[in-house]
Amino acid sequence: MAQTKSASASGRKPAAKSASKTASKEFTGKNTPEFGKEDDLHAYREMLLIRRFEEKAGQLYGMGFIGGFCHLYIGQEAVVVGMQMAQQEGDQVITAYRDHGHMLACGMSPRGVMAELTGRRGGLSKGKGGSMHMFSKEKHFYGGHGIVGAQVSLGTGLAFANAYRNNDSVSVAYFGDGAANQGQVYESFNMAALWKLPIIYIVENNRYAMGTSTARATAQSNYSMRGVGFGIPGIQVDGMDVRAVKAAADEALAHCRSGKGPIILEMLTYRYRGHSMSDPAKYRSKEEVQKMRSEQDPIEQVRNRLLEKGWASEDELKAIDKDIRDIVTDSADFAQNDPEPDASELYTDILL
Ligand SMILES: Cc1ncc(C[n+]2csc(CCOP(=O)(O)OP(=O)(O)O)c2C)c(N)n1
Ligand SMILES: [Mg+2]
Repeated sequence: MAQTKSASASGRKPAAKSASKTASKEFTGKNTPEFGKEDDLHAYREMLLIRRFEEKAGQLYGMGFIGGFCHLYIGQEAVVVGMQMAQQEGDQVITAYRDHGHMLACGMSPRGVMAELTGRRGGLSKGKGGSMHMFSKEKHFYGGHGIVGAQVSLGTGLAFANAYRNNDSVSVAYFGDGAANQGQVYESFNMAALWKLPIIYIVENNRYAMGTSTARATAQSNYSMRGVGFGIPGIQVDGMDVRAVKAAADEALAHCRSGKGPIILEMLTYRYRGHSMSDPAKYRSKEEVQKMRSEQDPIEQVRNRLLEKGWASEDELKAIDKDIRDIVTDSADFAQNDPEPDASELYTDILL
């Protein structure tokens, strides 16, 4: 990699002066743009696919079909779906271990993801990677990373590659509130701001890092301000409202594509399930979870809008539900019946 070739020298438009100001913008309810019927229906389908897929993965885990770690994304669906609705072909996605939703939103096959969870041949990593290690060059999905914060540096590398190649793509790097306290995140921020790299840093603030709440672990809990020292603007977003996510994504992507460098989106979200399948979740009350579910559920919000606006009837929504359940059932059947990898696969795909 030619380290002297900076992004701003690569032909992208020079950064506007105002880009170094840290924005105090937010999309948290007061200024949420409306969706049209097609967008609401699309968001409903996409989020429901993730929800039902994850519920099924949880069941298969309970039945012993999935070994090792398994981190479910239930509750956070609006984040990845809203982002994906705004992205264009070629934009790269990279995330941590809570990654099944990201893969489905990127268009990776439910069969391939589920069969990877059960360690079968037809899995996206031939059954050798499992829940946290799946990739798709075709869908521009770069993993699936178990080391907390690692994907932030790798995502910054993807953004560097975009700038170096002078293409129009943006790297979208997701990480958690816990990961946001990692040192490498700030080394990445520094480089990305210095070289005006096209990257959106998405903090999925679901309020907990394993069993530790943000209140106990973090000095600056407004994660959208974490780039202040580097002149990286940030926007705080209602991550339970897919419309707010999409609006913030539109703005952030335009910012990156116009050569202004990185931007941070803090998604205020919530995970309903434990950190992983082995988490008894003693660090929060059942009432807290129930309150989020009943008042802010991302899928219910869209469902209610569709019904209220007359954009879909109960029967039409039931038909969508059935469609999604069929896709998920098919992926689970495949994942249980596909053979395990041959023993000879132990010696392939190994980097020495
Ligand atoms: C470098 C490193 N340190 C610690 C861990 C153990 N660990 C796994 S997940 C996690 C919490 C991360 O929380 P957050 O970034 O908020 O993401 P979330 O699980 O909430 O999506 C920790 C500490 C790890 N995998 N890697
Ligand atoms: Mg978290």
